[in-house]
Amino acid sequence: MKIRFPSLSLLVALAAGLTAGVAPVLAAGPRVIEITANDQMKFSVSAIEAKAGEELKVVLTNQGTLPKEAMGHNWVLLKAGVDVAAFATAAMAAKDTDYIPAAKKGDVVASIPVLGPKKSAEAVFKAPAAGTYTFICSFPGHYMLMKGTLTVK
Ligand SMILES: [Cu+2]
Repeated sequence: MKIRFPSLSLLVALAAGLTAGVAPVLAAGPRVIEITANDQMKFSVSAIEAKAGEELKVVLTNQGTLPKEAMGHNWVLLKAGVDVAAFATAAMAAKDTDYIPAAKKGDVVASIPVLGPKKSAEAVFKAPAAGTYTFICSFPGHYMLMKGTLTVK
């Protein structure tokens, strides 16, 4: 009896420790949204919904095979009210900054750099205030086909 009690309480303590250690890991951390892009100039996701302030992790994967210079893809989430066409037009001349024009950095909520074939990268950010936000690929000529909406409630 004298030997069993300590081992039992040790087990209880161990179980409590495990629960305490694992639960926060599951509860915390951003919600992951996987988006793929391809040689047909398509995003796999065109609509995302989120709650204001929710932590999100967008993971972009370029599943294509064409070279980065010909068919690279990025992911740019624009602030509400931004003129998407004007942004995309300015972006065409911004190859050195992953097609995010320096003068329009303030238009961007979050972004993922241009990816070549079979490459993947992510952006972690908090969903902005309630509203509708457009995301695009700003690689020249892509935004008309490669765009979607983040709706924050
Ligand atoms: Cu693209």
